[in-house]
Amino acid sequence: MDTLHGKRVLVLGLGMSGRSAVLFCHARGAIVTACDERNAEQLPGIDALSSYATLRLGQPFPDPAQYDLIVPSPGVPTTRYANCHKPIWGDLELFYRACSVPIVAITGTNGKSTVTTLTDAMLQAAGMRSASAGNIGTPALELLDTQLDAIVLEVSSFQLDTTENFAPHVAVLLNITPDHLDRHGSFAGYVASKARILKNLSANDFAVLNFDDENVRALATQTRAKVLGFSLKESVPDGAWWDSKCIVLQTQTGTQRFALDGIRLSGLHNLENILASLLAASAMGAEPQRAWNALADFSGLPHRTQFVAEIRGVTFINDSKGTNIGAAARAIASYTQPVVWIAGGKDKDLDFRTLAPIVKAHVRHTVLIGEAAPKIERALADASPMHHAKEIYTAVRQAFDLAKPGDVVLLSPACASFDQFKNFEDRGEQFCAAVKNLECEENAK
Ligand code: UMA
Repeated sequence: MDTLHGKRVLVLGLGMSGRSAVLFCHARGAIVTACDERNAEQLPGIDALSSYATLRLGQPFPDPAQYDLIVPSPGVPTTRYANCHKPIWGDLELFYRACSVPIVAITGTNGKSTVTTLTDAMLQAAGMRSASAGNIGTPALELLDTQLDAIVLEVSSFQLDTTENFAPHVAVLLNITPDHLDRHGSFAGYVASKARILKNLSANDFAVLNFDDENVRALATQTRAKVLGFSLKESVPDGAWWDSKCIVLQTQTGTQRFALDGIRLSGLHNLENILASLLAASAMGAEPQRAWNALADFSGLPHRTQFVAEIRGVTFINDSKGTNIGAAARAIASYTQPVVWIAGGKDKDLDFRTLAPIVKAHVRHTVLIGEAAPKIERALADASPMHHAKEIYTAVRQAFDLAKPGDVVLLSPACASFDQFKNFEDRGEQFCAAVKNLECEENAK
């Protein structure tokens, strides 16, 4: 399909990305039908779209076979439009086809948002006009009319599922551990979705791959792009690594070393994030030393192992973005102190038993919340004493009562938030509010 002009386009889902897709397709002369199974009252501001599309709200999606192009939102399961024998282009594909600026795309189970933000900051520190968008929160299409030298996109497996020609100049794959298995059906299906980021790369493009992750490293042979590996365990020719004293970057122009003095990011997982960002920024043409300067001001993102408070010697950490077992494992293992772990929420068909060795080694007590609590208790009952709390406020109080001075109380739920909260941000904010509340109560004693 060369042009959208006059084409009948069906947009499925009218959240952030669906709305941006409606405006984009309308502006290019398409005849747009825009659907959401929620009704108008549940979709604030939706009336504004009626000048650009025929709206179908609060009813089942129409038969996709009646349209020329289907534009599904990331959250709409592929089963809702599979086998319709029509082009399926999500907002990422629409964006790619219209964009003339080089793209860095970042995917992986964990660390995507941090690497997206840091890579963007590094490009800017090196003097490039850069901006970030995608799964991180701003639909990619909203960046189309901005004058830029580089665009950094966080891309999810859901978004990659609805791409066809999408080919970033630099593709970054951070790690692949089980997540979203309820949507992808199996781990193999999830890996296949993530691997789509490499599918259309040419020999002029770059694939930045985590060589310490066997699922990612195995993909190095499946891309035409130049592979730039990174590792915390070994030196990588044409890549970057941690030699236990500093970060080493080896490119065609030589080897550079970077000391971590004054860097505010902590934890091994953040070393990986730094390696990936530095490689991505230098592959985009940023001078590495100038890019590195961005780290001086970068202290990480909220809801990702974020320090909240210390109350009577107990440190409270908000890792609400830890929505899968890989993220929770990394967060728990990054503390040398005993952890009182707050976990649970909406399960994504994950096998919590894989966490047993880490929980046994690091966790003093587990406080469970949400729908997945019984499943987590069954999986990890031998690994730590289990406690139950109805909601986050009582969970915080209970965790504090169970902790000893010097311990860490860590919210890293290993689950989605949608059973009790609007999203992971809401869960993290409520956790922080509960901690602040506890602090006031303890100070008043
Ligand atoms: N809908 C239906 N029927 C369905 C499913 C959904 O009608 O069967 C409708 C819903 O009623 C709702 C709309 O579709 O109104 C929601 O669409 P959406 O869930 O795709 O949400 P958007 O607002 O478009 O946000 C999406 C991403 N959401 C998801 O992938 C679930 C956002 O990532 C992203 O920031 C945004 O596009 C901009 O690119 C969020 C996310 O949770 C943060 N991502 C997952 C993650 O990080 O784990 C992948």
